[in-house]
Amino acid sequence: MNDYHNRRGFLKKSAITTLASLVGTKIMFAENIPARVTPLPLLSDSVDGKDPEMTVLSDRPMNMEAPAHLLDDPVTPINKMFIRNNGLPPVKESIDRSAWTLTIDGESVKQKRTYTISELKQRFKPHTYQLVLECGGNGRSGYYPPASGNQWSQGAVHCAAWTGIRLKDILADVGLKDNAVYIGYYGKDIHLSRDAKKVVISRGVPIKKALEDETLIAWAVNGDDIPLFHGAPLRLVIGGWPASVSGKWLHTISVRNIVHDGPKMGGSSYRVPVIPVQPGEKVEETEENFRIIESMPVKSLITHPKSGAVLSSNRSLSVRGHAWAGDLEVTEVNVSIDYGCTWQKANLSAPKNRLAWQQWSAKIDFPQNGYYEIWVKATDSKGVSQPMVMPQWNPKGYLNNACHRIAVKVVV
Ligand SMILES: Nc1nc2c(c(=O)[nH]1)N[C@H]1C(S)=C(S)[C@@H](COP(=O)(O)O)O[C@H]1N2
Ligand SMILES: [Mo]
Repeated sequence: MNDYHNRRGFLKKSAITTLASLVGTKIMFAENIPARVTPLPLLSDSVDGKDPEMTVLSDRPMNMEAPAHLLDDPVTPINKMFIRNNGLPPVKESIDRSAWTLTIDGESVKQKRTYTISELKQRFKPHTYQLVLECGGNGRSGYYPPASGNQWSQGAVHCAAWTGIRLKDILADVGLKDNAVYIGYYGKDIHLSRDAKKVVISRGVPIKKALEDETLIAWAVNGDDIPLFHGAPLRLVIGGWPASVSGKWLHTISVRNIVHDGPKMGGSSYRVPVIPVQPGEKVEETEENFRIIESMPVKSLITHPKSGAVLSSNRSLSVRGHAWAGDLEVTEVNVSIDYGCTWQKANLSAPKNRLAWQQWSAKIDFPQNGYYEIWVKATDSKGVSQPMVMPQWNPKGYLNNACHRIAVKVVV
């Protein structure tokens, strides 16, 4: 028995109402439901249209990532975008784009305001930016001892083109008080416990990041309506920071006079120890022991060829991929075929806009037949490069920006 049942084991009226709102329609013959029987979850978690090569880590909540070679496009197509859900998305049929609203509230707004999506579109100028959204736990599977959480390989990252309006334009319309320090988002996803009162995740960023030009309230991705799993119909998108700050199914932004304190802002969630710790060491989850992850570290991917490529006609190979560096730009990318003893500088393009990933390419000549690994390493505008192997271990396994590598066999 759970919260849905009364003492005699029958469904409570309030539970029926809650379940009806979750499935987006009336629960028929609810009065006939036998004791201790809960309606089967009609909370559809199937994802339409994703590339069959995507790797599903879990399906409830849905978490899936792209193998590196699927991420070859400069602008990630929707069917190759990773999905990271902490709860269950709202039921598709319950989402009405024309009735959906965004409320701006909190201690630090002059007056609370609510806008419909069409009001947002009419009142504010739309902008499109390509933004890197990378899960803070991307690369977690590379930590040893293993850190708890989804064992992401390298594919919990995408750089899509998001269209929406600037959060700063809406906040200017609402009016901020001088004491505004942070924003926090609220989305309409459903807690795994199915308790409608529980908030799945509510994170945010300091007001300075919130007011950047590229921080958008978006309704479209790659020119289409945002699909259900990526936050339909409205989503906050903030490039360069852990993607957990980009709230999906967005209905409210609160402007706070304190560091936002929603679920997954404290403890070891999206936070790392302030002082380096031994791999595997327990760290007491106090406020002082951890800091909130902000800009993501410099990183790169080899997206072509696919690992395992065999060269049979000649010993030269064109390789390419992307590099990104949180709030910073990537200034140099290097590749190595000898485990980092020597490096070859790659060609590197400028980002399409701030916070977009950059494309790199290189032509590699192999000295003789054999098995090789190609490693890639990016350097950011502050001169910081990726570590070749595991960076600073942390309890939740965030921020693994170790070099990406692929295998190549030359059999000319
Ligand atoms: N409402 C809501 N927003 C959310 C999440 C969530 O579970 N609920 N997950 C966050 C996390 S941890 C990540 S990494 C990104 C993933 O975005 P994507 O699924 O569109 O790739 O969404 C973020 N926004
Ligand atoms: Mo994430």
